[in-house]
This record gives sequence, structure tokens and C-alpha cells, in this order.
Amino acid sequence: MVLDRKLTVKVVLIEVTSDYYRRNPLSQMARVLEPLAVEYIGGYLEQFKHDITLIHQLDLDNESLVARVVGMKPDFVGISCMTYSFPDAQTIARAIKKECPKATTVLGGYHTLGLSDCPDGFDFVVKGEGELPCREILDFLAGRRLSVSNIPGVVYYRDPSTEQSRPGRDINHDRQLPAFPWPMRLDRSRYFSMSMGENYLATMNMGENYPGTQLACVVVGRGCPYSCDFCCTPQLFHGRHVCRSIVDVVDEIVHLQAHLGVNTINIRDETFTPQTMVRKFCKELQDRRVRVQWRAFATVGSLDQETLQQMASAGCHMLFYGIEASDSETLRLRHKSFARHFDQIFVDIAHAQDAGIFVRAGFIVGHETDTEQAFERHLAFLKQVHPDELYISFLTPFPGTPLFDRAKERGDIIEDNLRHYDCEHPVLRVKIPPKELVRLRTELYAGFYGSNEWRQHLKKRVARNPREQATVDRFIHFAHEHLGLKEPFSAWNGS
Ligand code: B12
Ligand code: SF4
Repeated sequence: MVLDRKLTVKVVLIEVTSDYYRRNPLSQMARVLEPLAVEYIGGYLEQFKHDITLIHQLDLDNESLVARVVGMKPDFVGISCMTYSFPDAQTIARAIKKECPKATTVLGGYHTLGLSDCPDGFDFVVKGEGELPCREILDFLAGRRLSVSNIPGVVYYRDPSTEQSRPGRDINHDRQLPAFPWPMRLDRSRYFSMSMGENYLATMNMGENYPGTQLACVVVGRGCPYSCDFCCTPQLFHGRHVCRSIVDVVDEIVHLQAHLGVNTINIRDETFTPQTMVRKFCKELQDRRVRVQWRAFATVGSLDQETLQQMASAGCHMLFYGIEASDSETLRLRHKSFARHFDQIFVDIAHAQDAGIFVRAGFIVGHETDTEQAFERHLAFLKQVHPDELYISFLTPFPGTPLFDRAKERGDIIEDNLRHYDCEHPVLRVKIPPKELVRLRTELYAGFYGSNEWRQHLKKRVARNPREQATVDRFIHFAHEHLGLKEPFSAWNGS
């Protein structure tokens, strides 16, 4: 780190996605969402008159990305990544450092949970919310702060005099942002979703001039009150869950509608809870007559029927429920909050669908309890629940989670290549060998999306609301191409 004190610092914030979007048709085809982490940090830093540029890597390869950043001659480069994209984040940081040795490089995001020092290529590692630590690092670079050794959230830093990695300070949860700033917004045109509930407006016949789905992501709160053993959020936020002012959230939505033509909001909270806040949000939208379609993440057992109906009336078109397993024993292993109320899965999803909300369910395979026979139970269970959409991931022990610590201790981590920590590859030793697990997951997708139960469910949906036909057709086409739906699309089309 070379100090070159400046009042206005040239800041580049990058969301590294490695080649994930290019090599993963499921993600690429399903949805590309804006990188809120860097947009939020950018939005906060902008008020201090720094010169900010945001880059979402997506289809840029590492070399082109580095060339672009180097051309900007940055003073500060903040890089956000997940575990799967950390190797690329590091390659990018090293290359930027080589070309611009004076630039300060900062790493943030969920992979920082698993680090024990400042990785080569980086000067700072920030754990948790990035706004305040970034501001303080910039204050240091601008000469307004004398030391970096005491910034809460800067967990590691490179000592400017020795270039050695030094431990800093962990997050201080008493230190909160007074209000969440609104994020800087990247160009909307690259962001879209294939999901039925998210592209509902785009596929409805709204007349020739209708612009289609214009997506924007919004955060209502940060953190999560639950503590699932595979999830990074409770580790990062220590079970804390902080909500924004609902009036401010709705002000932001109105602003997005008026200035960016947004008509679809993706609420990016880890789980949209508590119910009282959700109701307040719906009421605010309704009282102000804000007509917008939105979706959110939900936890089984957290929203009752009346609330789900109110949500639907206030524009909620889709909920993502992480149902994760087909038996309560496995849910208990995962520390899921509804493990003791397994039947609630059926109840909540039926209530949401009855209210007209599309349900996308997340299911995990590769649990310690999984056997080949268990997959028959998984399929029967999923057909019975019949979510509108299903996403199946492999149980992944992310560094810094209780699942990772346990697996590491038992010697059950079978994959060192961090690029495979994308929930699309088995990386944990379980009773089923990895290749078998991949085959069984593919068969589970095909079994669900090819099932009569799913088909009948969607037919009933469309019979009840014919305006849903186009979005359902579009998704079936996608499922046929990518999710192993064997029957020809024509057999479904128009049915
Ligand atoms: C919404 C979401 C998505 C969305 C959008 C992702 C995106 N590109 O932004 C979708 C559905 C596309 C998605 C996909 C995936 N996701 Co995801 N996702 C989330 C979720 C629910 C919320 C993230 C979010 O937007 N939060 C709002 C922003 C504002 O907060 P934030 O990201 O935490 O950022 C703050 C801090 O972390 C910090 N920070 C972050 N970056 C930086 C950088 C710097 C320099 C600094 C200083 C600070 C900093 O400051 C920010 C502002 O305060 C999280 C968390 C969760 N509980 O599940 C998982 C999560 C991030 N996803 C995860 C994973 C694994 C994935 C997938 C790989 C899995 C899959 N196959 O679906 C893909 C990867 C796709 C991709 N390339 O982006 C993991 C990552 C774990 C890890 N260690 O890698 C998480 C943590 C969930 C988990 N299992 O614990 N995801
Ligand atoms: S409910 Fe979701 S966000 Fe909360 S701990 Fe569990 S998996 Fe993570």
C-alpha cells in the first residue's frame, strides 16, 4: 500500500462473478440480478464527493476487466465476491496491483468469513457491512485519519510500513448506519429474471407500448434472526436483523418507478420477516396506491394466511421458500426454524399459492442423511408440495459456517477448488458418491418438472387466472431446455 493523500479518491467497486454466468445455463438463463453490495457501498460513498465507478463483471473476462480498471488509474479498488469467485477476485486484485501499485485494494463479501489473514493482492479485508469501513479507509487515504488499525469491520490489513498482514478489529454491531443510503444504480438493461412471478408483467398483454419487466433490487432489512448451519448470514450478522424505515423503502420504490421505469421489485432481504414489518410494508404500498409487482424470500412458519393475502393484494407475485429437505430429521440437522413443524411447509405454500403468489422452492440434496432411496421420498414430497418453480442445490459448506467447521474436523471436505463452491457441485463427503449425486439431482429435476402433479397444478393456476398463461408457457419452455423436462414443449403449450 503506497500512501498518496488525496481529498477526492478515485474509487472503483467491482462485483466479481468469475465465469459463473457464462458456464452455468441455469443461472444465466434464470436470472441476472444487480450487484447490490457494491451499489450500496457506492451510494454511501458518493455523498462524500469521491469519484465512484461500479463494475459488474458478468460477461467480461478477467483480463478485460483488469484492463478497464487499470485504464481508470484508480486509487481505491473494492472487490466483492463469494467463495466460488474468490480465486478470480484474487487474480484480478493481483493484476491490478501489478499495473497500479499505488492503488489500495479492499476485499469484502461472504468469503471473508473464512479468511485468517489478508490474502496476497489485497491491502484490507472487510467483514460485514462495507459502508462505514470503506469510508474510514478512504478517510485514511485522504489524510483525514491517522491509522487503520482500529476500524471496526476491517478484520485484516496490510501494515503500510512492513507490508505484512495484521489482524484488525471485528465488526462492532453497536455501530450502525444511521439510515441505509439508497444505492447507486447500474444500467437496468442487463438485469432480468425467467421466474414466473418475476416476469409476469413482461409476459402479460399490456399493449404495444408496454416496456416489459424492469427489475430493481431493494433491501428492507439486513441480517436474519434464524441460524441455519449452512448459511453465512447468521455468522456475518450474529443473528441480528435490522430493518429500514418502511416509509423510506416505499419512497425508494416510488423513486425507482418514476425515474428508472421500474415495475418489478426484487426484495433482496435474506428472509422477509417479521410479519408485523411485512404488514406495515404492504399497508404503506396500499395507502400510497403504489402499483408495483414484487417478490421476496420467505421462511416457512413466518407469514400467516391473512398476511399472505395482504401481500398478494399489495403486489407480491412471488415468494422464494427455502424448504431444503423432505424430512424433519434433516431439517433439524440444518437447524431450520420449522424443523418441528414439518407440515407447515404444505400449509404455507398452499396459502401463498391460493393467494395467487407464485412459489419458487429451494431444495438441497447431498445432506448427510441422503441415500439413493431417499430420492424417491424427495420426489414424492416435492410433487405433493408442488411449488411453481424448483431450484435444487448441493449442500455446500461455506468457510466460516458451522457446517464447514464440522465437515473440516471430520475430514469430509472433498473439494479444495473454491470455484466449485457454487452449490452446483458436490463438495462434501456424504453416503452417495459425487457422480451419483449429480445424476440423482438431474433425475430429481426431470422427475419434478416432468410430473403430472406439476403440470396439473399449473393448469389449475392458468384456468383460475388466464393472464398467467404467457409467463407459465415461457417458464415451461425454459424448463424443457434446461431442467430436464422430457415432454416436448408443444405438448404443454396452450394446454
Ligand atoms: C440475493 C442473493 C442472491 C441473488 C443475487 C446475487 C448477486 N449477484 O448479488 C441470486 C439469486 C442471483 C444469488 C445467486 C447465488 N448465490 Co446468493 N445470496 C443472495 C442473498 C440472499 C442476499 C445477498 C444480497 O444481495 N444482500 C444485500 C447486500 C446489500 O448485502 P451484502 O451482499 O451482504 O453486502 C454487504 C456486505 O456483505 C459487505 N460487502 C459485500 N461486498 C463487499 C465488498 C467490499 C469491498 C466491502 C468493503 C464490503 C462488501 O458490504 C455490503 C453492504 O453493506 C445472500 C445471503 C443469504 N442469506 O442467503 C446469498 C448468498 C450471497 N449467495 C450465496 C451463493 C452461494 C449464491 C450462488 C453461488 C448459489 C447458487 N447456485 O444459486 C449464486 C451465485 C450467483 C452470482 N454469481 O451472483 C451465498 C454465498 C456464500 C459464499 N460464501 O460464497 C450466500 C451468502 C447465501 C449462503 N448460502 O450463505 N444470490
Ligand atoms: S433462514 Fe435463510 S438467511 Fe436465515 S439463516 Fe436460514 S438460510 Fe440463512
